[in-house]
Amino acid sequence: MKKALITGITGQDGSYLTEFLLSKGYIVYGVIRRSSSFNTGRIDHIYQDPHDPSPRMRLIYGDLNDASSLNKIIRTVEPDEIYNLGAQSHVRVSFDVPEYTAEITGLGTVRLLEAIRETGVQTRFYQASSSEMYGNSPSPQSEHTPFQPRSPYAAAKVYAHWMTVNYREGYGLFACNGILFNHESPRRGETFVSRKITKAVARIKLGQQERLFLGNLDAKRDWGYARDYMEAVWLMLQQDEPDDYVIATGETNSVRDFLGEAFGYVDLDWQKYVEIDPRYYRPTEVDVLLGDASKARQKLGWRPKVKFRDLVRMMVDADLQAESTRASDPAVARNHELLGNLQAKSSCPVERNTISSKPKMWSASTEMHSPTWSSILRAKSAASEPIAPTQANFSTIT
Ligand code: NDP
Ligand code: GDR
Repeated sequence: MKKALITGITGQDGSYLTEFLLSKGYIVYGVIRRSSSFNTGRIDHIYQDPHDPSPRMRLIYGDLNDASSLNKIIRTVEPDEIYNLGAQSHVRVSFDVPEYTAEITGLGTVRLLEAIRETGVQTRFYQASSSEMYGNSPSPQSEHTPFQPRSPYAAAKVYAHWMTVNYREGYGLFACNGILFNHESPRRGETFVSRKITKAVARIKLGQQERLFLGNLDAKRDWGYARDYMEAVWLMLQQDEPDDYVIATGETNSVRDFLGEAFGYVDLDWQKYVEIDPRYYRPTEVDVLLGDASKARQKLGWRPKVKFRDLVRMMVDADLQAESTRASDPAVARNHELLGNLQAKSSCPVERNTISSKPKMWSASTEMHSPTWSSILRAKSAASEPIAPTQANFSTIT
């Protein structure tokens, strides 16, 4: 049985990759950070009790900031494959914490590469590179397009990218960079623009939110589906030779297009709800990303299955289902009420998008077999569920 080690297992991509590897028969080891609250919501549905006689998924404490923990993990696990998905992955936040971003997103990769070299463990290494590295290089962007990073995040990713190439060329390590363009899903972090929009659409449709504050609506991104992209990541490590690959859909849309698609899907006009808040602007923006994934198509036989419109709809449906279920939970309704009172008393807005009373369990059914928005709303009104008090003006700083 093959063993895989994943950093960033609690993130969007980590959860899909783990599901995929388990389905292929792997034993999966995930590195998690100690946290004072649960941060395993995306993998709770596949978590296996370590007391089981032979669990196929195991979580180990470690940190990309802590070389000795990485060394120890690699030496004891001896993984056949290592997927480095861990990162401070938010571009806007990287302008606020540039040094930390360099530490985790850049140097974290080098700590892993060094741990592999020092321990001598025979393994294959995947580095999560990013289309952000292209900055404003002309589109379509391919493996031959020069990098022009426009954020501390992108600069850290460029460093990690070249270090991965350097360890491949210098030490013969089987190391690949996947240059992935934006990929989203119902599990996407709630402060990335796609999920911020689909969650707001659901809450507005259900009468729980009145406005949505966003930054630059003109930026264009090549948005694909995270589950599709994790298959490509795995394929890279199954080849005879290590190499770097662009993974993208080949279609680009603006944030404005995303708004039109998401609000339009539930018969709402986005222009009535969206307001611009310059706090969400970035000091330097990446204007247009559009990937050319011909190499992945030819060499890996990979193609994206889910396109933009279906991705947006899938995310809106999942958020509608999640929000309507949450609103019917009396404990959550009570929380909303309390938080509403707090906000009324405080001059400082509570900067959150969500209020949760208990750890969320991921329900795969909301994604794979999700009912459409109209059936969710029909079921909701038939059951006359209580609706949480309206929370106007929830926003996040990112
Ligand atoms: P997420 O932000 O959802 O997940 C990031 C993961 O990294 C989380 O599991 C997080 O743990 C973990 N992490 C953060 N800091 C550390 C640390 N110091 N030590 C160990 N783990 C840490 O990102 P995605 O799943 O969306 O992306 C996965 C990777 O792919 C990232 O490297 C990202 O930069 C890159 N990427 C993503 C793209 C996308 O569109 N999604 C496109 C291109 C590249 P915790 O839960 O504790 O915070
Ligand atoms: P990105 O994703 O920066 O491309 O990085 P994000 O969803 O954060 O932004 C996409 C575009 O939307 C604009 N935007 C806003 N973005 C956020 N987050 N919040 C807003 O309110 C908002 N309003 C407009 C942004 O300016 C930007 O142009 C993601 C991350 O997953 C990275 O880790 C990954 O490497 C890249 O995708 C590829």
